[in-house]
Amino acid sequence: MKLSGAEILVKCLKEHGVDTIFGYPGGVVLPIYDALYDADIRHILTRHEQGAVHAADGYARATGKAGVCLATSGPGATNLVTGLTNAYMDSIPMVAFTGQVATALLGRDSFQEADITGITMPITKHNYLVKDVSELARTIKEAFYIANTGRPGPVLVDLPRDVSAGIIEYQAPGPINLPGYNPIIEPFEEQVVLAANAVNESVRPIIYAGGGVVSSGAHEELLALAEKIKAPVTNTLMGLGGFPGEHPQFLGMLGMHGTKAANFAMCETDLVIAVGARFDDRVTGKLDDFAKDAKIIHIDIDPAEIGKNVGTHFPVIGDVKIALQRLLERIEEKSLTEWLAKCMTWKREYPLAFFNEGGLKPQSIISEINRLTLDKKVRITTEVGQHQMWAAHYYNYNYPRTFISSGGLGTMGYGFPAALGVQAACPDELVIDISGDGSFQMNIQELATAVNYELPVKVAILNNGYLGMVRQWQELFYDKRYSYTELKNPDFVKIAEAYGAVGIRVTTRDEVAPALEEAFAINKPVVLDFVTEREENVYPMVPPGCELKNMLG
Ligand SMILES: Cc1ncc(C[n+]2csc(CCOP(=O)(O)OP(=O)(O)O)c2C)c(N)n1
Repeated sequence: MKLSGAEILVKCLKEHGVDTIFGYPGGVVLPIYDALYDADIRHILTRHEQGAVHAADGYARATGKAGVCLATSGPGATNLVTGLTNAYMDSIPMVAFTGQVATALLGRDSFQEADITGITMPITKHNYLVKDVSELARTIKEAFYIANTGRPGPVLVDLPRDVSAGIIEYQAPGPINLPGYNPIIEPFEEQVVLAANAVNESVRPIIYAGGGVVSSGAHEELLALAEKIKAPVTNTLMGLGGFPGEHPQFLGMLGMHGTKAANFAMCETDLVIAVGARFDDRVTGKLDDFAKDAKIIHIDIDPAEIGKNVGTHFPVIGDVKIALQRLLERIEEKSLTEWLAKCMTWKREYPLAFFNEGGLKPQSIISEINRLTLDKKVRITTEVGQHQMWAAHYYNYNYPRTFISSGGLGTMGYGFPAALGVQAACPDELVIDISGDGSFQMNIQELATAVNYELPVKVAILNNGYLGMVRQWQELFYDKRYSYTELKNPDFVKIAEAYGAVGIRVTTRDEVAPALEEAFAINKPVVLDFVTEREENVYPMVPPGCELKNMLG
């Protein structure tokens, strides 16, 4: 069977179960777009390549399947850079295809040539420049394999125009053979034994769970572990939903904007059981003081994570789900401990709280969203800033893959296009992007995509007229010198309407619930402009570089 490179690409995508791709065309990808014209794959045309890559990322986080995006050469490809870095930092499986100038023009500063494999080397798990159409099918097979296995991540495949236009006699690729790429899935028994002994001996254990729990589907094993040893559990931002938010043993998120209970517990524990988490500096605070008196078990699929930020006493390398299963077989059940009781007392004494007086409080809006969606299938995405932290604090994530947010890179402009990817993947669910007024304007053009493809996402803008999180730092550490953080915003309701979406403005407390109910009932994209108190702060807060127990608020 004779096929063009572009036809091979479409065939391979279908064979990998890809039903949706997000992209933006250009000259060198015209052969691919031509092949997509009659293909049985949904292509969503975003309004910016950054929108496409974040949408693919959202799709991946919601489904666990690799997200796929496509961009043209040069500026199209470089517009993917933020989204690829974002996916790389959060270990999200993705395959990004970029067009490239024809092989004969490579290296000549040709029109719209950018060395995207060079540019993305440090921000992809792996990347390829395909120089011959005969290598295409094998390359695509490898790309999906690498993106999905081991520690997941983004893989980029750069396709010169003559490769996608070239025609060959198609041959199905053989089995994958990648010497040097051997992710460890099954942990070594000796490591499990040592870790299990440490658990059995500990009297004040704490489970610190990250995004690896979500990506490996280990939430049931995590719950079983916590209940068997009666340990308190704290999550990273990426781990939210990996443990039920309403569980009595849950202490909430830890770190810079963690709860007092979680941070105090981390300071007094004798054993940190880190599960699929990477000891990010937003979590550890001052490294020298992090869990000073504790031994550390670190369960992770990526050996490079062991000892990267903190010394590990008991590494367990392998798939988190399998590692927890092995650990569960070897640990002894603990009865209710004084330690857990102490953690529960902290949780009761220092709940997340805010004064619900005066103007519209952002925290109360998230609490209201929580209350009104208890009985619904909901996915929350966020942008980056104060609203992201409030979304983490005041909504209870009881299921994995329901909280979708940019963790490692902290990318403003992520949440809205990600929400489009989530909605494309989950058409029957309620998808809400909790946004700031600054962040929403970073990819506001994707309102056109939402309307065009009838993706009925809801955007809840917590509009404080500031780049709020930066303003908070200026207030606390720069003597309230608000240097370039005030925003003069457009009328978000009119903007929504101009794009063909629905806009609702909310200025008083009484309007919050009815506005949310109205928005949830409309089967169209809705922008809710919540005009909030301008100078509300996110607390608790560990000032940068401080020990976790030194919290403001
Ligand atoms: C692309 C990008 N640029 C800059 C920043 C730095 N930054 C972090 S939070 C923030 C303010 C966010 O403001 P807004 O979206 O209005 O949310 P708020 O904090 O007010 O809730 C900024 C500028 C970032 N995280 N991402």
